[in-house]
Amino acid sequence: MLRFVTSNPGKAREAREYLPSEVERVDYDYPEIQSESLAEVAAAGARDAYRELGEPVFVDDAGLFIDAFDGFPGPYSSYVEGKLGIERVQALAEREESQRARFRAVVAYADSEGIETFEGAVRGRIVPARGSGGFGYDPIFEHRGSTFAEMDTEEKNAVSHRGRALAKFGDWLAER
Ligand code: ITT
Ligand code: NA
Repeated sequence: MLRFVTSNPGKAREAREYLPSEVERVDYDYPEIQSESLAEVAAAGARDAYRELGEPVFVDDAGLFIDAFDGFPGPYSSYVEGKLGIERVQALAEREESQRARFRAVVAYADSEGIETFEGAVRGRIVPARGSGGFGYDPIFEHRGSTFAEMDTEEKNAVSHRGRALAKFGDWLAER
């Protein structure tokens, strides 16, 4: 059994569908350090959650990186989603020459041996919102003709930043 420390049920759904072991969501709100690096944020979060809970845990830190904005909102994606909302992010991106963007996710696992991180990324572009699945920025992120919100969990996992990070994590767990 694996413990996933996250406040986000959408992330937990994706991890449950993808990892071979059972995944229990733990809703402990670990303090997020201020950093430009998702890997640093995830590693610090995993370390903190492991210390607090005393059990092996993993966390996932993710963000949307828009090329025309030099990667913004990136590590500030959660704040920007809350303050502006995804429709306004899309409207701003539409005024730029390029709508290219990348989702990135870093899964960090902590146990008594230390911390391991696993990264995944996927390219796409920002489009007017379509679809009702997924969460967060999924309706405005298009990959090969479909937005992530138009995909079911399995389809999204097969190509997504989180799916790729989880696949690496799963391989590492299996080899350990
Ligand atoms: P945690 O408790 O796990 O930290 P969170 O939702 O705060 O949950 P992040 O800080 O990693 O997670 O999320 C950064 C932002 O990026 C937030 O606005 C999410 O909605 C969004 N996001 C993360 N993964 C996403 C995905 O797969 N699809 C769409 N939006 C995503
Ligand atoms: Na977060």
